[in-house]
Amino acid sequence: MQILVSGAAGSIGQAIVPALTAAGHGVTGLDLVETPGHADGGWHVADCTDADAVLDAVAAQPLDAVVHLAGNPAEASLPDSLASHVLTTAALLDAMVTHGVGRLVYASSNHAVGRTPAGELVGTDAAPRPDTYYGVSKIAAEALMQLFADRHGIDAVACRIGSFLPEPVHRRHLATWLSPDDCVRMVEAALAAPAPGFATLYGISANTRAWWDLAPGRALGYHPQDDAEAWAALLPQRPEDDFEASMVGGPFAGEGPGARRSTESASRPEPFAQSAPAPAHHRVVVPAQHRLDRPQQRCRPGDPEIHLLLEVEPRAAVRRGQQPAHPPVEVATDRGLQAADLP
Ligand code: 15L
Repeated sequence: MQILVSGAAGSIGQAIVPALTAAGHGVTGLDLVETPGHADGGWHVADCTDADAVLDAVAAQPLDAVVHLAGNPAEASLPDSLASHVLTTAALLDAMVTHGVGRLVYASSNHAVGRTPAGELVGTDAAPRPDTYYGVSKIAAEALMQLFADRHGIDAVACRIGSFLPEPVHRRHLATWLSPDDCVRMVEAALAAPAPGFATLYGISANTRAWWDLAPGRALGYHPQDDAEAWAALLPQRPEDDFEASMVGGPFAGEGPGARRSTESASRPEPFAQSAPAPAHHRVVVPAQHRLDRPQQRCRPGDPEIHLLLEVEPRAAVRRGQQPAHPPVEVATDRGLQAADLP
């Protein structure tokens, strides 16, 4: 397939673009920033809220599908959220109709139903219950996809992504984690599903403690392989864990009646503990997903480089179900760390 990926330079884009390319697809990137060098089919630097620029990008090469990942992954004002998620989706859908592109795969979010109490598995037929303007905008973007499926016959799959991370970091991720490999499986399934019309699926791994029903995704061909449970013994208890487990949107669901803590206090990171490394652990360095100064805001290209240094049990031991000898330790640094920096 020939595929245009918006938000191709973002964290999900950087996982998806090389994988789709390796699978034999022709991939063109579209982002606010220059290519990080993965797309073989070219790259467009454009703002997806600019409908003319999007039209030009879609017109520039033959396409079979668009994977729409672009958008601010954090809460913002309602106008900004609508621009970031609804106007961008509308611009792409309009351009797809104009140029005969038949399929959209969209990075929607669990926050579309974020104020749903955690407990019973949440299905794709659950009523919209957004926890933020971000979630409202995702629901509205999904409604646009339904409209374009009905009005123009576009196949449009909304993937309500949980927490896309290299590894689970907090206890909420035991339910919400989407591993990079499963994310690739999810996008490939959404691209390949025969005539889905408008469809939604939950973009999480095969987590033992999942809050969302994977059956609709499986019906579309999404068969996740990873399970956050392998990290369960490593994840420290934090004061906000109870709140984050009360509604599926976790820290985003933190304001108003029913919320036990404010968004700010629920999402503020705990102070990072410094500790001498335990020899039984190995250390991994992962890019911070959220800015430490503004935890609701996702790191973007160009932000000061901040990495988290995580000490974890050897994965093999964890997978064998052994208890960790020491709790994991997180160290935040204000400079980029490379694996080679580690002792
Ligand atoms: C999302 O939809 C956000 O884009 C991301 O920043 C995380 O907050 C994620 O959900 C989550 O719920 O963990």
